[in-house]
Amino acid sequence: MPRIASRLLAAASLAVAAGAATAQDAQINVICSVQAEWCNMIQTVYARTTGVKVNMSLKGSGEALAQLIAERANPKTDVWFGGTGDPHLQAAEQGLTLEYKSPSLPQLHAWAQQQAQQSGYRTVGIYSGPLGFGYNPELLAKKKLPVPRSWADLLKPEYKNEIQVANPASSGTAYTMVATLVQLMGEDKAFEYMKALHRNIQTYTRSGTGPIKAVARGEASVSISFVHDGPGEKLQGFPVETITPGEGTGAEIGSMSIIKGARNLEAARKFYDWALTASAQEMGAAARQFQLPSNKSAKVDPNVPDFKKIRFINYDYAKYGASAERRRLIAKWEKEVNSLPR
Ligand code: S7P
Repeated sequence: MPRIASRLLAAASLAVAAGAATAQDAQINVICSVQAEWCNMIQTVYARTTGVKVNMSLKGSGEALAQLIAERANPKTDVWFGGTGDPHLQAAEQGLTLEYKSPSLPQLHAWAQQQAQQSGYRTVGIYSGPLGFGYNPELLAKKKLPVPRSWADLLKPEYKNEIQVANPASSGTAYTMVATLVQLMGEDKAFEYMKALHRNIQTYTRSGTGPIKAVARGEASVSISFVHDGPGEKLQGFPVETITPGEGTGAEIGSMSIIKGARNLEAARKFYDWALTASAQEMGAAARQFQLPSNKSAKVDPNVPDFKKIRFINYDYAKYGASAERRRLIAKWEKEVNSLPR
């Protein structure tokens, strides 16, 4: 508790330094695509310390993009905070987000700055996290099933009906899986793989965090998830562990964007600058969410996955964040994978 309190205090003083609210920028409309505890913490701390009311709407990455496309002619959102980077890049390409070069950019890791550069500064990386598997060790032991250690393991017949993953049409997490497999195996083999995997899938969930929560609660044995979502469940007392596949895996660059046509633009810029500071980013871990922060000075919580121990593919964020590619791969997945019987 004292550690969390001191972090929040530091974030709070930075928010105060950002300046008191004027009548024009006394509120801000944010779509928040991380989990509720982090969104709520930001909302409370930011409002208390700046006087700016944060109207927060919680949506996964895929759903957030769909909303921004739908409200293009009459945007109701100022900032989109968090969520997988591919849909942020797609939003940038479609002209839904605004160019902004925050003075805080030099404080960020190269991968976060690169996300900004390749979008024409229409988005920026705020965290990163590896894709892998969640598993329930108690359930696996009860069913006498081994821990899956590779993508290949997930195809074994003993995992039939034991695996949950989200639907890539609604989830940025699941799209990260599709793009990872295509880059790892080549497109033809990746689709053969996903067709075979389909036989073992119990449910395709709407949201990317659904599967690891189901695993933690004993509703499925294995999930394909971001591994930083495991420790938060474990800290709540649920039996869940994570692992990354031996063949290699991808990672998300969780991002943040200012929406074109934002009604509270000045407030949006101030919030954006604040969200890139080390203290603000440390709120993720305080809310028990363990992505790697993009600010180089942010403390890295011991629960954050150790990137040095993970075998990563060289994920091509520009290619797989392009609208046409994302749409094409999702449509192909719907037609060739999701339509198959299980
Ligand atoms: O906060 C956990 C997390 O896994 O959820 C974000 C994202 O909203 C997931 O969206 P989908 O439901 O569309 O998959 C991730 O960016 C983040 O790491």
